[in-house]
Amino acid sequence: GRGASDSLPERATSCRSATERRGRRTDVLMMTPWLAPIVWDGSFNINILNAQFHQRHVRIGLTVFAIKKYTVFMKTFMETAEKFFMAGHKVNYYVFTDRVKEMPNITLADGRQLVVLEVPSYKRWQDVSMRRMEMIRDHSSKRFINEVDYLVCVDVDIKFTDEVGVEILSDVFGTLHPGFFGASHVQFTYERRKASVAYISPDDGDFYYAGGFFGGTVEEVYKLTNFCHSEMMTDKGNNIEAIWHDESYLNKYFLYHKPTKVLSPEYIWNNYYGHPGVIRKIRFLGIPKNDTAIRNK
Ligand code: 2GW
Ligand code: MN
Repeated sequence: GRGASDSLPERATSCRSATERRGRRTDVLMMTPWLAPIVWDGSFNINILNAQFHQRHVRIGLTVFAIKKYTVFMKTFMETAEKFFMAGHKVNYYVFTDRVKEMPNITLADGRQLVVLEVPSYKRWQDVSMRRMEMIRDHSSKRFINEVDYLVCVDVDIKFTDEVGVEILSDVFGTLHPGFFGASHVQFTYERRKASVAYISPDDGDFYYAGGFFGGTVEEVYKLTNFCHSEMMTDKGNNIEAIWHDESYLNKYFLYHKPTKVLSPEYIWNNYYGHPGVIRKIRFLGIPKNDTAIRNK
């Protein structure tokens, strides 16, 4: 008869992809308790995903803020993004800045464009960081909704060091903070003062998400940024500001609106945390800051 045992094992072996041959990930959590994928190197086949997203003619917006002296990060940011961010797809860079003249002049690949959005700066650095939510929200409904399908919202003090592609895209996604992916929820640096609306009880919380890398469809990013900005305004009215600023409100949002995909800390690494074995690829790396020269605290 048809001895399945004769043919199947061999066939199964020969069909394995290169990533699978390197070994399935058994060393890391690959799925959240609400069944959202956690994206680690080796968990996806980029060729299949690229074909799917090309079929949909997907357009991606990358938002970044370069206010005051942080314009110094733009050249490296753009140059490394041209090399590693969504290569082969349609990309709009949305750069929010108060110093339009300091934007680098970089030749972009086909299908990619730079949109410089002039915005006011804020005196306090905490406000510079937090007001990003309001500005992303306002531009989402005014402009982004007509121009792109997904938004990826990131810090500027980083460089791309490896591929960041369509594997990250989903309705709404967050990224595991590199300092806490092995930690228990009681150790997470959520806002712990009940007076703040960003408060999270020590009994709650799934992951600690990084403030510097989130995204989703324009509609979902609108909802996320609208929530975070409104909650910040509530706290401001009560004279309180969450411990980690926008990051605290983002973590509160994700507690009640679970991300549909979670990115591993490969997507927002910092050498401050060394290079543990589970991090096979560092894709997006924080640049060490000279706090006196660049930061105006
Ligand atoms: C920020 C802090 C101190 C002095 C200046 C600034 C600053 C920030 C600035 O002068 N100009 C500026 O454009 N920014 C923007 O805010 C820039 O896009 C930057 O990447 C972002 C966040 O500030 P950053 O990168 O200095 O803060 P980190 O790396 O400590 O960020 C984490 O924590 C923040 C909240 O405290 C945010 O949640 C951020 O997303 C996290 O990565
Ligand atoms: Mn940063």
